[in-house]
Amino acid sequence: MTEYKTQDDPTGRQWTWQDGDFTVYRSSARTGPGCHDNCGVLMYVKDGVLDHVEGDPDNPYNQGRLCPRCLAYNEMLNHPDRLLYPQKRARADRGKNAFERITWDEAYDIIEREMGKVIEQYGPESIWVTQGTGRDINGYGPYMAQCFGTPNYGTGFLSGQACYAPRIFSTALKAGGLYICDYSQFMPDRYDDPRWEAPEYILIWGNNPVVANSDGTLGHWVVESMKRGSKLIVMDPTLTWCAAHADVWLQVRPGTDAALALALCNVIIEKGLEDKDFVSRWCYGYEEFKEHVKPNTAAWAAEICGVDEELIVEAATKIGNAKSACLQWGVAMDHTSEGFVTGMACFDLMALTGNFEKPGTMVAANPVWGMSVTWMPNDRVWKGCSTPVEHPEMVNNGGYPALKAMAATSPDALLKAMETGEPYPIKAMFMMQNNAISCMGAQPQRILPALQNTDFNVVVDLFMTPTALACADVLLPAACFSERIGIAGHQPYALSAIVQATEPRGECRSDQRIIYEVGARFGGKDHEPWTTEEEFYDYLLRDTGLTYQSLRERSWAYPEFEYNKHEKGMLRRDGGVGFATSTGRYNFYCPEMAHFGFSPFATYEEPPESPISTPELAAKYPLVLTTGARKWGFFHSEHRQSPSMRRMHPDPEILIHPDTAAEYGIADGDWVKVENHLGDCVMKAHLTPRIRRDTVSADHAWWFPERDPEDGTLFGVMESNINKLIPMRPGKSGLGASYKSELCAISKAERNPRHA
Ligand SMILES: Nc1nc2c(c(=O)[nH]1)N[C@H]1C(S)=C(S)[C@@H](COP(=O)(O)OP(=O)(O)OC[C@H]3O[C@@H](n4cnc5c(=O)[nH]c(N)nc54)[C@H](O)[C@@H]3O)O[C@H]1N2
Ligand SMILES: Nc1nc2c(c(=O)[nH]1)N[C@H]1C(S)=C(S)[C@@H](COP(=O)(O)OP(=O)(O)OC[C@H]3O[C@@H](n4cnc5c(=O)[nH]c(N)nc54)[C@H](O)[C@@H]3O)O[C@H]1N2
Ligand code: SF4
Ligand SMILES: [Mo]
Repeated sequence: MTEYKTQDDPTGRQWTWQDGDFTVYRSSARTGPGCHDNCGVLMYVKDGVLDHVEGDPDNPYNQGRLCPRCLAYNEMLNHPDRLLYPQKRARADRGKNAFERITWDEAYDIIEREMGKVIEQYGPESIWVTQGTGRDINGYGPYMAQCFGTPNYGTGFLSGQACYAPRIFSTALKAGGLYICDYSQFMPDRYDDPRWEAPEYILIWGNNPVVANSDGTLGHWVVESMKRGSKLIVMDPTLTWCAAHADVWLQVRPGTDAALALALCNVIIEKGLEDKDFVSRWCYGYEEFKEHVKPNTAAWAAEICGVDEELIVEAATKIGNAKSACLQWGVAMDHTSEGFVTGMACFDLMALTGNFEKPGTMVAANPVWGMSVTWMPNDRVWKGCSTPVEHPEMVNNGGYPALKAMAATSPDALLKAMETGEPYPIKAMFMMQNNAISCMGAQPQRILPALQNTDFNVVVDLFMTPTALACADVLLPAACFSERIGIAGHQPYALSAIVQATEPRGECRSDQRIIYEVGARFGGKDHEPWTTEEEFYDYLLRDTGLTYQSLRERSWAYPEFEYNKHEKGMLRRDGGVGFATSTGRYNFYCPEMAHFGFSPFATYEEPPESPISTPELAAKYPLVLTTGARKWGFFHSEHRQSPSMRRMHPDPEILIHPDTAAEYGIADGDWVKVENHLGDCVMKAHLTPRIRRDTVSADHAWWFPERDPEDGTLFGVMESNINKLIPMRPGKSGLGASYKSELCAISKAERNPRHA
């Protein structure tokens, strides 16, 4: 067993204690309900019932802070609509509220029988196992797929895998791995650690960290860095809290970020502000890159992005002169069809200015003790476990070059396979944490019939969702985080324990248990020893020197951390200095892109539908449509049933500039029809000068759980569903989609979806 060393001293830490009538449990809030984080919580339990949740002031991750969703956790945990028992429904009754309670054994028997039929008749590749975003199933779901023997595992109907995957894959090619902004999160003493310095500039790019806390970054880390001197440069079509506190706010037209990134590089080079030492010692293809960006002047980008040329020059000068800068980027990068390349262009800016592996810059996000279980599957996790997937060539990647190279699935190609049977049919779905029709999938009007046409579907969720009501044949109830044990820490900073504080409601079971129990009916026979969840987690921790019990005793464990890893031979597998890329350096020139038949340098392309690329379409649908900007109280399609979260945001909204609204005769609070050539939906107008005049920003993931499940509308899921206007159409690499860069028209609507 490898020796493990930690930075933190666990002396005196307790995982449970008595406080008056309350038993207090120290834990990490890690799904469900969903979130990208695992903040430290103290759960106060009285007579076996969770009374309230507080932030854990001792946990370095959140230092006592909680956002409203964890504070209102009880409303989800104890909601009367929670699924409490396994249920089944006849295939002919899909869409009808005609479920019947069954036992877990019967549920597993049905799954074994029906999935078995599909495997026998069509082959295991005809099963698609899906996950949602960033919940802790992501590391375990692949095991489920492995047990069925299918190579088709991934995000359910997320066009272009457009969440983090484009950025992760592009940075792997550019820098040999993922690098994230250093807010001291790798150190248990945080801002007080003498090694750390606050970044001079934080580039908040297509991200709203104080609301979204995305990808394991807490927004308050940005705020804490600002208190210690960090300044902001913000790229966003909307004035966010961060934009309002920025030195420079670049109010870009959605979908044009790559042009802006290239122009920032151009200005820095023209002014001679590049980090000459870093570029000459650690980068590949810099001289050619310099030539490549010559045409990408500030004036050129100003025209494309719709921002002032002087502001681009000002931002570039600030970044070029800064002692340190880092990129706090968001999903808006991925939500344009060439998002794969957009990510590369942003990273080029960081390399050009030498902002890698120093305090307050981009630091490597390698898995904790090699154990990336709860974020990205790592080959060490399932070693020697179950039947390996036998047909990598059966991975349905649609032939998209980047996906093929990574043996990753294409949700777009899988939907096509469901519709056409080509290259082979998809006949069964195993969907965990994935309300595809209401949220994840683009063009739900295609996904709904596709899901209703399969032979067999299993859905595992906390609630009866539109997706479950539409298509589940077996519906399984999942546990919330206080009802189970687990390990949190998908972020590469630390591992921490999820501690059970309450008994599961009804017969709910954790996703992890469901996976190994269903798995045991198929290929997972080698792991009969997993009869308890603790054994399952001990297996996952096997290379770390920890067990679930020992992790729970200390609550969290921070591995050692160092800067300048590229200079110390700590990034490459061969132990050599440099980056873990094909060239050993940061790739301005990217050999893999050339191999795929693409430009080896990041280049700008207009979104496939935009005022510039399709003027004829824009004549009909003149506004740029960005969607899904995150809201405090909702995690995607979740929390619509939580009274205090819903009160903050009762209706689906679209942000419109008052001048634009006036042109269309729309007043604040009016119901608005939003449409384009793919579909339409209704939203409530929220007039605000915070948004560009040529752009509207619509909510995503709306459904109305208060509706009667018998009314035939699947909780009104198609009424305010902005994804009806978004195509299932990835970029050329297979990565990236148009969730934030479509076209639309708006007009006053008569219909209020809540009283339809
Ligand atoms: N509360 C809450 N938190 C969440 C989620 C949630 O649903 N609710 N979802 C989680 C998930 S899966 C993700 S991926 C993250 C995403 O979190 P973020 O990356 O913050 O994503 P968004 O809020 O969608 O968009 C961020 C900002 O991008 C701006 N924007 C829109 N289009 C463009 C564009 O083309 N270019 C630029 N530069 N900016 C643009 C929007 O105005 C918005 O302010 O949040 C995670 N956290
Ligand atoms: N228009 C538009 N669409 C978007 C986006 C956008 O910005 N605009 N963002 C996209 C992005 S970035 C993403 S990542 C996707 C997210 O899409 P998803 O991750 O699929 O999110 P949801 O659709 O909310 O589905 C999650 C389901 O999981 C359930 N759930 C929560 N916790 C648990 C748990 O512990 N166990 C189980 N079994 N179930 C649980 C919830 O009840 C919910 O029904 O949406 C995408 N869709
Ligand atoms: S970000 Fe909010 S919902 Fe997520 S774990 Fe932290 S407090 Fe809970
Ligand atoms: Mo996402």
